[in-house]
Amino acid sequence: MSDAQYEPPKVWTWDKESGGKFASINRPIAGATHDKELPVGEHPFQLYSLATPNGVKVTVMLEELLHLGISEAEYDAWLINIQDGAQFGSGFVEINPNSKIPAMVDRSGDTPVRLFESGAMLMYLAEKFDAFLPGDLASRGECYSWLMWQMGSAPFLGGGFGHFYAYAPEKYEYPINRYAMEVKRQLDVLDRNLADRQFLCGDEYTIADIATFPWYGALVMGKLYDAAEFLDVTSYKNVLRWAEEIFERPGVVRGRRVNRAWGPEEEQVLERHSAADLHR
Ligand SMILES: N[C@@H](CCC(=O)N[C@@H](CS)C(=O)NCC(=O)O)C(=O)O
Repeated sequence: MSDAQYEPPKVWTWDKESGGKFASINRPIAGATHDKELPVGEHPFQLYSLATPNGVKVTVMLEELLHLGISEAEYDAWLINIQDGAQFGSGFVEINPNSKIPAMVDRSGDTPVRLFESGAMLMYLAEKFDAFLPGDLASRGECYSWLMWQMGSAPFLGGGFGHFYAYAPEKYEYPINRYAMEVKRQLDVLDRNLADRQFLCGDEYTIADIATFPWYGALVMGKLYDAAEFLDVTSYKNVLRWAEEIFERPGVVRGRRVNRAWGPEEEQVLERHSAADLHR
């Protein structure tokens, strides 16, 4: 451990950029930076998002619902480019005071319902359409436990490991060690759980799987942070088996493409306003 020492001042002040991939959008205050109304399409659900792991949870859920034939789950997906600071527009902040994608409005009733936090959106949609959620309370409790496990764990993977391993302006041993250790522990938690279960909560594919696969599933399949070898992900055999099965689902294949603004052009569907947008 030979990282340079840093003596914190008595009071932290924002006097310089922190550097790294997200330096231009990082700031220590909340609220809007500019006026910008959000567009509204014709469908019951209006989603404002980007195909990051948190964004993909919701587009996959909506595509899975549509795949079941639930046409009330039709949605317009608008692109919020977080690199350009679109999450700080006034319209977006009105529906998510936390300025993070995804955010969504259910306009199917008399009064629009705003939703932020991907886990909340999954629970809301699952309850509204009675899908991807176990029927009995005990199994539902197990499902909520894994869903909340994911919501609590992902910041260690993304904000911790991913940030210091992939995005920080320089590589520091201490944070990379700390977060690699924690992420490997989390992968082991998942691997042990999936040793005798097909899905996170048992035999049924639920919102807990939908929340977890874009993070840990993508990680073990080498799609996140270019860290497959570093974390020796193939040793988590049960997680890999689970991820491979989920990545093949039609709703997952479709949902992963919505609001995607990078990668091969034929995979990108910047905005989605009808199923036809995914068939181009
Ligand atoms: N806990 C939130 C996290 C959302 C989140 O961190 N979104 C990121 C992209 S994955 C974001 O919008 N970042 C923009 C920013 O930090 O300004 C959720 O699950 O919805």
